[in-house]
Amino acid sequence: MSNRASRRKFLKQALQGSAALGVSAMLPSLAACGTTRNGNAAKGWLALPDQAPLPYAYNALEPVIDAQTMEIHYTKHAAAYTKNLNDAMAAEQVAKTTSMETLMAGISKYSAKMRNNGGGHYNHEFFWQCMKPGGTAAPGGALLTAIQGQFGDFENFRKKFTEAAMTRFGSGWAWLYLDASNKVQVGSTPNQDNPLMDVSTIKGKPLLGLDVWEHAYYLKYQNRRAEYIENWFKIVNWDFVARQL
Ligand code: MN3
Repeated sequence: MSNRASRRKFLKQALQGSAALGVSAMLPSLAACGTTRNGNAAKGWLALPDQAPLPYAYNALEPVIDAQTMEIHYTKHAAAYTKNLNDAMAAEQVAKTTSMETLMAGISKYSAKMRNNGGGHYNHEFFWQCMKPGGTAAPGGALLTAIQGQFGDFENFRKKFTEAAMTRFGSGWAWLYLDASNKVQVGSTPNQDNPLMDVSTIKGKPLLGLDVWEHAYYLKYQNRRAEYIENWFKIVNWDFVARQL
């Protein structure tokens, strides 16, 4: 088969795959954004025990993240973390009203299932908000001041964040977070751990998170994690990041 014919076949299969999923590129409801059932209400984006609607269409982050990756990531991977978290909370008798921050802060008391899926739920809900179609202008105000104070300038922060994301071996997350002394820091966590967890080697309040699991980028970037990270900076929602500070 020629390259062109094989590409046509691939595209056809991809389109059929999307059609089979039925909801490709449909805009999820925006109406439910900001509704929460518990102490996370102040955040306006965390809707434990359910996934909040994605705040944009599956194809809205193209060409940086393709629609198929977004759809599978949100409806399969992230949905499974949420479901399994709910199962673990029921099995280990954690009240549905428990805030994610409280759960994460005491995660060492629970099972590996709770840790993996609690982190998975929180991290993905956070990650969707960290992105916006077209991105927003580079940070300004207090966030920029904090970044400059710690890293010298934005470009150096970006370099450090990229290093953290690149050197995380296997699956995990890169973070910009606020440490206990109110300084912004860059680091990474393995698997679905995050800086809110009492078991984490980096601790603090997440400001920006990047999923570097292969499921987040493999369809478009294959093994090219560096290219994924570089492009991802084009869609960061710095307004959201600034609001976490
Ligand atoms: Mn993921």
